[in-house]
Amino acid sequence: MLPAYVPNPVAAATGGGYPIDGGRYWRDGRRIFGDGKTWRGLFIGIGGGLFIGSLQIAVQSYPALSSLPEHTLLSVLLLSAGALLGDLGKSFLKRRRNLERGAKWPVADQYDLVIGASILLVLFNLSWIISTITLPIALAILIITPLLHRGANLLGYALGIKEVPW
Ligand code: CTP
Ligand code: K
Ligand code: MG
Repeated sequence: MLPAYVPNPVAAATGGGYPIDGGRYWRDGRRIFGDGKTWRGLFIGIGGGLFIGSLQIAVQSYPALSSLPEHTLLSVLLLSAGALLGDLGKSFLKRRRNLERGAKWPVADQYDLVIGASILLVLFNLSWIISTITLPIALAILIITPLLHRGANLLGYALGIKEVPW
């Protein structure tokens, strides 16, 4: 899951600048995505996921690691892009619910990356999911993801990277 976990914190640390929605508004009079979703965060975030995934691919043939699920460039790309597209889709829905940038939306905030990555993998690499994501792995992802999310955001807040601790 590292290629899906890395893009969000990398986007938070490096994002900013021109927003993906170009400052435009939806027909409800609110922003399409908001200023928290930028091209820089999207591209550098996905780049961070590709980087960590490439390291995983480079070491996965070592005997000590050979029992771990194997990545391919495609699975790494879909996990990384899916994580931030899920985040983007969540921001779109947040704005439609009249939640300001940075507002809390429990459950969605924690699982957006899992949902985004799952959708892309199901659409474009179903065989990887079937051969890799066993029931114990799926349950582990559901348990670990919100814990990591909480820990990463507390750390980001303490470091001054995030404006709010969620
Ligand atoms: N970020 C970015 N581009 C992205 C995603 C994130 O630049 N595609 C940066 C922004 O600086 C953002 C920060 O990472 O403020 C934290 O991300 P997130 O919590 O997802 O955004 P929020 O500011 O909370 O906005 P939203 O309410 O839309 O989720
Ligand atoms: K996020
Ligand atoms: Mg947020």
